Amino acid sequence: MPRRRDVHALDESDVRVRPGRRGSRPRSKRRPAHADANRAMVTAVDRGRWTCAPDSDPDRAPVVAMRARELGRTPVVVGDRVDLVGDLSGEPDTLARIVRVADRDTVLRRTADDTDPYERVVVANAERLIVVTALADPVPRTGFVDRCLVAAYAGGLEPVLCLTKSDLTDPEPFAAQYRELGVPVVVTGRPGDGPPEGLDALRTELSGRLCALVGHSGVGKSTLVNAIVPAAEQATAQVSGVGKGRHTTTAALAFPHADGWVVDTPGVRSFGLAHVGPDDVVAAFGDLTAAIDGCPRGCGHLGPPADPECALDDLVDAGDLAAGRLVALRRILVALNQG
Ligand SMILES: Nc1nc2c(ncn2[C@@H]2O[C@H](COP(=O)(O)OP(=O)(O)OP(=O)(O)O)[C@@H](O)[C@H]2O)c(=O)[nH]1
Ligand SMILES: [Mg+2]
Ligand SMILES: [Zn+2]
Repeated sequence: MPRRRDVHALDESDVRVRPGRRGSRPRSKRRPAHADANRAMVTAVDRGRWTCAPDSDPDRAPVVAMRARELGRTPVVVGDRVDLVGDLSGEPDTLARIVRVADRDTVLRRTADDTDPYERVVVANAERLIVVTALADPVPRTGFVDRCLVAAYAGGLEPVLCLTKSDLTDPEPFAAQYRELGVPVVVTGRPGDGPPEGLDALRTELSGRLCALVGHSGVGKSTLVNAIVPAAEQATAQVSGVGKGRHTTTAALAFPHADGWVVDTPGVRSFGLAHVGPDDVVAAFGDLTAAIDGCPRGCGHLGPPADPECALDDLVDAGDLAAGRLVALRRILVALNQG
């Protein structure tokens, strides 16, 4: 096991914040207690037990851990970077302790619905959100996709749209609606019973990162995960007669693949966004953040008639923002309001 430097030997000047290496260390100073802690990533959570993959050696057995008492009820979710102490052998019936949770780079949050103030973090530190939508069976809904995009923008994740079941219908009309926003679109489909086609494009989007798949039940998330990570052996199930999935996957699980990590998540009916406001969405389009300083207080950025003085319209008039991009952005804002 590689040993960390002995922190007792360090003086104050050695304790640095490292802004260039986001997420590699917690921002708090390392305390002498648990100086021998080992960094790991949470890959599964089940009834008060966290499965963690040690950083030191990805091929090592996963470690099952409990949350140290000093952490209280601090939420610890899949993707969290944690420090572990205790028995890290990964042998059956051993239990390590999570003693620290690092600051998160990104958070994918959702609420049960828009009026529910209780939000939960679905996945921490995912760099990309793969919004998985079937082109048919179940029928795609732009409102749902738009809300997933909002959650991605608000949580600091880069969204990618993955359209599945292209063997059932033409992907183009649906895909076209998202190109204007600059969201990458990948298309997969399965002729016959084999693995889906179009996986190379998906692999490219997944490469070198932690990525989370989200979408309605039955769209084919677990089918994709199994194709990318054969060892995952995630259960999949037929869509029911009424065109709805069966909620086959019941918990978020992270799997290592040749070039990164992918998180399968349970299907969701809706994506509650009680925690997100219009400014959060606009802020995700970095170049527009400064422009909305010119908006009146409480501007919803929807343009006339709701927000006749929205500064984003001035930007279009001045030729600094493509009209099509503003239309696409506003469709997202409408999705945020509609629930
Ligand atoms: N025709 C077709 N069927 C597919 C494709 N991908 C997946 N399916 C089928 O769709 C059904 C649902 O797939 P799953 O992978 O279980 O869907 P899921 O998104 O993981 O569903 P939950 O775990 O319930 O959220 C299964 O019967 C799959 O075989 C595809 O590209 N084309
Ligand atoms: Mg599934
Ligand atoms: Zn505005």
